[in-house]
Amino acid sequence: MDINKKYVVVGLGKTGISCVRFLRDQGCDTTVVDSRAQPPGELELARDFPNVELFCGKLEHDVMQLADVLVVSPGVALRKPAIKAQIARGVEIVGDIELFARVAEAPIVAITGSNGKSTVTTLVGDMAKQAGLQVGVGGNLGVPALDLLSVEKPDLYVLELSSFQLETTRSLKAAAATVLNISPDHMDRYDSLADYVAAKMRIYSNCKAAVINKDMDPVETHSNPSQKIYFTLSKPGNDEFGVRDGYLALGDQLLMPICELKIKGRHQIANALAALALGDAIGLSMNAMLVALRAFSGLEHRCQWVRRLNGVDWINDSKGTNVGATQAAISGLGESTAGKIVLLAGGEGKGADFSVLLSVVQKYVRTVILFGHDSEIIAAALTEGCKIVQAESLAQAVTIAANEAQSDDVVLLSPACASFDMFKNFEDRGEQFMQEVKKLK
Ligand code: UMA
Ligand code: ADP
Repeated sequence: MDINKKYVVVGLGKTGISCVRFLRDQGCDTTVVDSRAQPPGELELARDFPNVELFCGKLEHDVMQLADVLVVSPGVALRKPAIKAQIARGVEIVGDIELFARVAEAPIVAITGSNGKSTVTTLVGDMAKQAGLQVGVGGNLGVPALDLLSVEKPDLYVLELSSFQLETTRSLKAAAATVLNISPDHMDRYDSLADYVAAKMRIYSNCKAAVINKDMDPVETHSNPSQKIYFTLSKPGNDEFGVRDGYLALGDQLLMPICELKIKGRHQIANALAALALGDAIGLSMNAMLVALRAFSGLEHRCQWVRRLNGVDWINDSKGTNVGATQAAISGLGESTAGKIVLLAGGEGKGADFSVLLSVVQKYVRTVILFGHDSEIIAAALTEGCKIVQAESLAQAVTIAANEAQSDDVVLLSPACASFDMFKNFEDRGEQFMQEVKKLK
């Protein structure tokens, strides 16, 4: 870190606060700007860093002109005019992961993809702990990366990285890296799917082992890793992870029966295989990895079972925030359900094309109940799929669902949208859903 430079942190959310903490620890001249009138980290900044100046209400502040380095939060698009103007004058742009990569002293496992990131990150973290390693787990999930630097004598970091974080990262040299899968997301932030994919692919730059989804359309990784490890839901080739005779397998070797996994659905099998491939790449013992995998029962708000009432199962998949995730949830549950699915969806659609859901909706869904900002857009895309009902609120959607569902059906909240039009975040949306479901008699 060059402590003679002036740093301006852009955005005072979880990332911004972690960047200020890091930069001040290093003794760097640090200022913060945020376009919000009252950014979420305001009180924490005043309490812990009373000498760090904060400029709010817009991004265009004179202090930006004085910066040598802009530390841009993932929620701030680089194409915002205020940032573009600084790029044009030659300021250096970094993000929290770039800062982290410059100083981290333990190997890094880096995980991105449109869906499954949090699940795989948690799994690899569990596997490493089971193998006896001192490990820091975080990034886009949970603890911001720079806050993981406080882990004492780490053997390993496991990081979930978003496309936004990867856009501002150049120095990452992951010991193992993966792009789990690609389906359209954040189309309000990118000009094209190709731009979104290119941001994700940056994770492979200078990595040692690239873990690659063999079932995904091939994409140019623009990197030359010393090792490539493939995973697939089909029969694996030599040294590949895949599925053989109902088992998770490595080449010819059967590792464990799939029915012993607590996490269910084809997408979760893919996640398990990706985690094994990443762990294998960094030399974790297979035994420890399989113990962790058997014990893992999945994360909250990801196809989480809530209750069974009158023969109907209620499932909370509030983390289904894009069409790819909702598609996986519908087909995963649809295949294993005797009845049909009543789907609750809607929210902030991020410019997605919801017609991708039409085929699974036609196949598995009885009724779609829509709520939130983009409910009309979703309705227009799915009119030919099944019965559609509009709800004023999530609570009303739950009541309607209770009337629509028949015995052996599943009611699934998998919104395919971001939550911020009506809720604090996806956790809040999931909690409110579960509260409403628990009230049903
Ligand atoms: N914002 C402003 N003005 C600003 C800065 C931000 O209006 O000056 C808005 C942004 O448009 C955004 C929101 O504030 O909608 C939050 O942005 P932020 O960068 O301040 O967010 P943080 O609190 O720092 O949280 C970020 C990640 N958020 C985003 O990428 C939007 C968190 O991922 C992540 O957990 C955290 O850093 C720690 O690494 C959340 C997320 O939704 C869960 N990620 C997206 C996803 O998973 O799909 C990428
Ligand atoms: P992310 O961190 O990428 O959002 P999560 O592990 O939190 O991923 O899962 C989010 C949602 O995405 C889940 O609720 C599930 O419906 C879906 N999902 C999880 N893994 C996959 C996968 N491998 N492929 C497609 N969808 C998935």
